[in-house]
Amino acid sequence: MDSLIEYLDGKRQLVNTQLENYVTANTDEGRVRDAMLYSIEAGGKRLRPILLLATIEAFRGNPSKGLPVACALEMIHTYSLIHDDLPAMDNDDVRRGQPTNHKKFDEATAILAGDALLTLSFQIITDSNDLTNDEKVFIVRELSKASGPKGMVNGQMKDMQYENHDIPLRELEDIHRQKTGRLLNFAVLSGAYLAEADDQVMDNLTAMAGALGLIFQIQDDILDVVGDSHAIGKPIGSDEGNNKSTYPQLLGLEGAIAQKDGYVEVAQNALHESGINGTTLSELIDYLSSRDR
Ligand code: GRG
Repeated sequence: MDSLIEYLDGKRQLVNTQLENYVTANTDEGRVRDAMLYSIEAGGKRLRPILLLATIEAFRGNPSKGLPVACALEMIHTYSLIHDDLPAMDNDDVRRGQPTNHKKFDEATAILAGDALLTLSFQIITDSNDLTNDEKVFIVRELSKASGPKGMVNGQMKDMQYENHDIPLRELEDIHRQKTGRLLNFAVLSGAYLAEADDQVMDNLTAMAGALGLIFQIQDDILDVVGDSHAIGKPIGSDEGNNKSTYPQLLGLEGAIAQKDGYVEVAQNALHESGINGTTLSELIDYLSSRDR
């Protein structure tokens, strides 16, 4: 585990430096840049980029192809959090222990900073000297699909529509597969694609990534119930007044943990079946399942 923590720290630093470079190099000085950097530098775990880079490494692919894609992915994740926190959505004042973007700046600036991160993500990919034109088209297409109206955006829409309503477990899982699962899925599949993985391996990795998204979400819900020392500003057992269904609500805490353990087994088996050297990926599955923040 110590070596995994070092691995995560190293990759996080790499991604952080590159993200700041991309934002600074591609924006004018001023309020939008400040608001973009505020959220980019707010201390995210960088799980999605790390997953992407670890997948490329598992296939002994070229890591320089992964970095722009990993940063683009994190920009989209960051935009989604800025917009998710807005009064029209979750109306949160605190994220990662600091004022949310619209609290620090204002609503209009937060909307624009999110828009700017979303659009810059695609520019980063098309500008890259490390990707071929075919790779750029593939990545832009898959990233659009994962984050767009059949992916994260639709998951967010359905999540909001179900607020204050009972929701069957199957529907809850569908929402999470779109809202959070699709970006995690993109991390694994784009990493494998850039490292030229074959179709059989891709099928196994798709299964692994699907389970991984649900592991991530169930653990998020569990942390909300048991409390975590890092989720500063997040009231234990609630989501700032939003009444959204969670796994512990539907299954009880023990049931949620059992459900998560089942998905860990699915993810580990699928990774094993893929036959790749996925030691770090295997450790990441366990890490995501037991993370405390
Ligand atoms: C606004 C289009 C739009 C989408 C928002 C992902 C999302 C959709 C909203 C986030 C709401 C939320 C708290 C979901 C729980 C799971 C989740 C995505 C947590 C945040 O991801 P982490 O833990 O965040 O990777 P850090 O801070 O580490 O980057």
